[in-house]
Amino acid sequence: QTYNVAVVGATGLVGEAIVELLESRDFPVGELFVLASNESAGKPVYFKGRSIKVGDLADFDFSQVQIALFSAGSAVAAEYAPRAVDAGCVVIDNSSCFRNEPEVPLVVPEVNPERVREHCGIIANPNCSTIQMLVALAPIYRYAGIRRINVATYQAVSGAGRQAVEELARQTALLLNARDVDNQHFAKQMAFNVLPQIDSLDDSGYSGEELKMVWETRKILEDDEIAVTPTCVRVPVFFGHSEAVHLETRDPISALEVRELLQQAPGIEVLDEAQDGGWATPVTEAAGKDAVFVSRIREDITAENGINLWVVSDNVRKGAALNAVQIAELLIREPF
Ligand code: 11C
Repeated sequence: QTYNVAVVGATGLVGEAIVELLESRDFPVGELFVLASNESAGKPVYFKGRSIKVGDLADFDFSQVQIALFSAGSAVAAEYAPRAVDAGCVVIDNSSCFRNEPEVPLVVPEVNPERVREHCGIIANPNCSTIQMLVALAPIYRYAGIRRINVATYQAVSGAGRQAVEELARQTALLLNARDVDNQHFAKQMAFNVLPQIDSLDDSGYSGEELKMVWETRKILEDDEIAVTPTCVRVPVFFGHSEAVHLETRDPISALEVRELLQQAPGIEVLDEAQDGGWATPVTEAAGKDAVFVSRIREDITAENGINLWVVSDNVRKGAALNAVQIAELLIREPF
């Protein structure tokens, strides 16, 4: 059986990765429709050796497809996802538009695959920083419970889209040539710098990105008691988010037990050798790969039941496109 699939936002970084993954994972696509806003309409997208023209989202008839993968931001999702659902299509949406809706499943296939079946037409893909953290933490959560997560992120500019990638590249080239730079996308110079704010700050002093990590973790683990305190930081890396995670578990668990648990868990590659360089980085290990890499597993020398980890993953793949395609793969396992 094959499925007609629409990719909405097909010319963005995540949309491009979705098209590539549908091909490389051999998703049973009948006809592929690649859609974007009017300015991108007519551009070519390559799928299985042929060129497909980007269609204008505004004119698209969603009754032609069974599955629509959206990665075009919240405003587009708010307008077009309900239209797609009304036309009989199941939407997998990468934006934050529907994530907090009680009837919308928020799914990480390695963590809560069973929730896919409860959809009412829309399934939400979590934020990239939440996805990689929970792939790494879910096995520990199930074995020992987790009371508190203190996490600092080191997030690549690709999380903010193509213009952000271009801004880092441009600033880097200009600065290496001793020229001045200006900022259009970021609040301050991004090249050779780190910026401790992703998304806007609210009255609590936390940023939108940080608050997403808090409530998405609670929703996915179905645990309103779990305490999450993130600090989200943008770093001058193109692809691959890193996270320094400090956990307080409910029951004692040793670093050795954590390593053994994670070595057997789906979607995780443990790279944790007790030698210089025996850990994962976004550029050398994670970019372009599917796995969530876990390194520096150790007991916290300052806290009871404390475990520290370093978690790295390709934010465009597992943090967005791959997670969405895996959800689609779960969806077609049974009639939907
Ligand atoms: C970033 N995590 O790195 C963001 C991008 O809610 O899906 C994804 C935002 C989201 O900027």
